[in-house]
Amino acid sequence: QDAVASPSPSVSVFGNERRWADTTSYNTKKKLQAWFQLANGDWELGKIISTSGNESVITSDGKVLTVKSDSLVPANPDILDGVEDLMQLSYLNEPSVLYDLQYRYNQDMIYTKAGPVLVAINPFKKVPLYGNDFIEAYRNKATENPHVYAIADTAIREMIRDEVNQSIIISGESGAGKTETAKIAMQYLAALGGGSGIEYEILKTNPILEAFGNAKTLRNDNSSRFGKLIEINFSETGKISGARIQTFIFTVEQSRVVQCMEGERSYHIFYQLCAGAPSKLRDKLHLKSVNDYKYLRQSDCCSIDGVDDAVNFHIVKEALDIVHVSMEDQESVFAMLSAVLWLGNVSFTVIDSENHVEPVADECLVTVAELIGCKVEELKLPLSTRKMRVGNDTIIQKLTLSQAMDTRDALAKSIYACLFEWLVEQINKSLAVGKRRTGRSISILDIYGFESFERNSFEQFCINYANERLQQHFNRHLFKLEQEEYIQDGIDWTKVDFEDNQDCLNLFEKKPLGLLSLLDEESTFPNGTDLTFANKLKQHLQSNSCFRGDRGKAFTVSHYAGEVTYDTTAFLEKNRDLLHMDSIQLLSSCSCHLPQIFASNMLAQSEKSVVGPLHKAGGADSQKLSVATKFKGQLFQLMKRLESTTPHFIRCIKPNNNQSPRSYNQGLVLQQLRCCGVLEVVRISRSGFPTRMTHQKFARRYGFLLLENTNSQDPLSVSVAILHQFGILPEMYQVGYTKLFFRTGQIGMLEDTRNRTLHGVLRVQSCFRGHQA
Ligand code: AOV
Ligand code: MG
Repeated sequence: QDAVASPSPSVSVFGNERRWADTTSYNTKKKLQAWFQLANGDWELGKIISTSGNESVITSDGKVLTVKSDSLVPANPDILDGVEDLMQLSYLNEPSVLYDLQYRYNQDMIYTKAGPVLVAINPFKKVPLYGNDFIEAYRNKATENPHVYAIADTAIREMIRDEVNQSIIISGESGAGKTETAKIAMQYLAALGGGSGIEYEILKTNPILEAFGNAKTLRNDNSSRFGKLIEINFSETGKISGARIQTFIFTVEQSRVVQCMEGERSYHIFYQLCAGAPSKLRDKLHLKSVNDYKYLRQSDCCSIDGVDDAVNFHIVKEALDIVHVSMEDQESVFAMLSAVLWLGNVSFTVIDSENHVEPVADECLVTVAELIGCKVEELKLPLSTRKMRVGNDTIIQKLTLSQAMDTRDALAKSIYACLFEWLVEQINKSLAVGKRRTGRSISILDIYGFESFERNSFEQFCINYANERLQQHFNRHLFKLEQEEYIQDGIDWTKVDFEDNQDCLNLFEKKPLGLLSLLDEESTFPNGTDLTFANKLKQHLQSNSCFRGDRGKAFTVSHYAGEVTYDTTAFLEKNRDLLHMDSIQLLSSCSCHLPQIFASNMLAQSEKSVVGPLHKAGGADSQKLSVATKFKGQLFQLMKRLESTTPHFIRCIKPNNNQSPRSYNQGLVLQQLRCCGVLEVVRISRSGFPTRMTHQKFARRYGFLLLENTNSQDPLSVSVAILHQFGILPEMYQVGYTKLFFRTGQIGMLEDTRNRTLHGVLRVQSCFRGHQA
């Protein structure tokens, strides 16, 4: 069982592997510091007193303990406490990495480098690291502390220097701080590239997107329910000239509009509108309070601690003004929101002995009709009947209660999704670069990280698939970087092997026998069910080593970050994304302009269809792309864009599950480090030559350990003499033009000797001084 990000880590995650433990050059020497594991899985530091057989006696915190020698993991010398780049650690292993991050975190140094990757640990409180003084310091290179600003700064410089577009790829699990980090990066870009005023507009897109696309979940009070790529364009002189926002996978979370878990909320904007709309607007839109709406009150959670929805409504309105959404359009947007809320209150009454229903023509139905601009009778029709084509005839089928409610909810979800898309389009129009596109840009990607819960459904399936693609991008990029450095320094480097995740991607993408193809195929079959889908997977995919069919409706995928078991319940339904033609026709016949636009966008999409008739009877329903296919299309588009950029990676880490400051849960952090590939970077580097030191520095640092004087003072000769004296095996190092390259652990051994020698010398000196006195 590999480690995956389940919400609460289990101890078993720890004991499973020593993959990262670095014991190559380490034997349990006396007096050395080492990590040992407590029963709860946490690591603690101890000092080895003695070793006999396979047991060691250690002291830790005043206690004396006996532990298995091979369970000890070497700790780094104290001088390496809190190093700002994990690559500087002599011993690279999980406890050392965890300790380093924690050491820094405790001092509000939430940023640490892992080679080329920036690790950011969510402080869950204000930390004094931002603002103009800091921006200036990074702009002037007055500080080298790892920071989002430093990443943004490098991106700008490389964009200008290499004339290559850049990307900042931010990942991490829910609540880890991706969206905040993206905003911090935008701040820096706006400060350095500002001047035209457009940067102000760009920053104002954040409150809008968060109002319409974020919601309170159990994990994060401000959880983004969509993925976002914002491309910021620059002129030749490095000034911001415009921007473009692309959103991803929003469709996955439409369901939140009509239903959400207890303790969670729907999208912020609904609560903001109800709380903050001025009375004139309230009257016009027939707005009531949150508790009057079924969609909003069902989760028993209307407010968020420390958040004032009414105040935020005004912030959003102001932001809409700034990105040039006209008053008229704003009012139309709010009318759509009100229509969605009222739709949720529409109820049904049984009209015949076969339990067919019809919506009750009460205030709710009347209000919806008014808000979208149609007659009550026109609205009643798609909520109670469905046109179907059978051969050449069209028949009208009456709906049962559950069918009618599904249709109503589908209409509400579609209106909201279309509204979101439309709004993004308006913002993009406002931010559009003039005709003089220079093609230079920095894109910031804020997208969900790998997810694995007790129960994993279609949403996790899509998200993890996307992460699998991003991971491949990450691996390939890092390898390229490694290779380039070796080649530059002229060292002999036979390709280090790294685990590509191509097999897993094939499992998803292969046609016709891959997870996505089989899902689409089963979604079009009239008699397809979640069970037949699961069986089909088992029948066709057993041979892929990343796949395992489980009992019943479940299957397991071996992702790069661990195994995840998916439950196929509702997979087909979620993939079909049904909105019946009748509903689309209704919207297109409305007198208000937004519903008309929504309808024509939906029709345009269905024309691009490749998946066959998606509804059981086929025919009259729109032939829309399946959700998974649309998702894959977006993902490919995203990857294509990213591949033409120089990427910079930021991995956000959530230190605890309570959104609380000053609490660092080792198990939780470790799982995320594994999932977001930070330890993979470490592993990749371990298989190469991660420790680098110039000839000069090496000679200076260890030259005094030489027993025989070398004739030459040349740093390279001194270095080689040191290597020989210490018997460092030829396969453990490489001599480059300017630097020495070492495999992990080699320097640690030299460093230990150096320290012992230095301490010995110091002791001798102080004894000597004592005598003199
Ligand atoms: P996410 O984007 O990664 O989650 P957020 O960026 O929304 O996570 O961060 C969650 C919360 O953590 C924020 O609302 C802040 O309270 C706090 N936080 C994050 N970064 C910082 C920081 N640098 N300084 C201070 N507080 C911070 V999700 O969107 O749920 O995946 O879907
Ligand atoms: Mg977010």
